Amino acid sequence: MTESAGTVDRRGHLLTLEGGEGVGKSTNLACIEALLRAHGLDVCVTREPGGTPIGEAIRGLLLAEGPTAPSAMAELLLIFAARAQHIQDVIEPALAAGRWVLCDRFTDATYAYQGFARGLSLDAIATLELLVQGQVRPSFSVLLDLPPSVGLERASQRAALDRFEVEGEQFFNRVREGYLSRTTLEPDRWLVVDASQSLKQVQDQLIEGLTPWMQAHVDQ
Ligand code: Z5A
Repeated sequence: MTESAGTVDRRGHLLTLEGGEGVGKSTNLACIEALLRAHGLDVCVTREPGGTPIGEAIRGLLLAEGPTAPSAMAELLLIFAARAQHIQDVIEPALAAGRWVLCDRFTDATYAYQGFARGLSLDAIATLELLVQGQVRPSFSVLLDLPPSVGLERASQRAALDRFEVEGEQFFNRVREGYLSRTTLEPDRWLVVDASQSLKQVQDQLIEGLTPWMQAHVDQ
């Protein structure tokens, strides 16, 4: 990659990690980050909702249980408000500098949670996606797929549940359906991993699935 006057001639890539409740995103994010770094990539790890001071404040509003809970539409708009700030302050500068961005959830989560699970219009989400993101889209996405009954059992071990985690199995069945439908729309973008396997099996599949894609894109 050549560099001149603070700019690079090659943009980085946006990779996203997705999945429903209790699939092991946090556990596996570190594995993916280590894989990217082992290939010499300059990685920016971030998350949604969040990633900026404004985004983290919005995350607090979204996850808090209680009387201040937003309506479904307010939730959608808050998520895209956080995303707008995140793209401007973190994602776009990193991509423009040739860095690879590894983001814990992105817009596929909005289609799955606000679209499929909350029942908001997928067309409205697509309109906001274009307005807020312009051309910014993930180059590659990993879906950790797990039956919600298993994921909810894993998540129940947590000390306190947030406003999404208290939703029932039907909600997370719709989330899963939403994610799987996203993978069929753009199969080449997705690596789907069966997250009901042992952690070692999951991570072996992550490495096996990501490595060829990564190697093919390091110099592109
Ligand atoms: N949200 C939204 O609605 N719309 C949007 O557009 C966006 C987000 C971007 C917060 O996100 C909420 O935001 C999210 C949707 C909404 N709510 N939900 N659900 P988050 O990313 O913070 O959500 P999270 O699901 O809580 O993520 P997490 O902290 O990464 O949890 P996790 O996937 O369950 O991961 P974990 O903590 O690594 O694993 C859970 C447990 O399972 C843990 O004890 C592990 O040790 C265990 N584990 C992990 N893998 C295995 C295997 N293979 N076997 C056995 N046990 C395992």
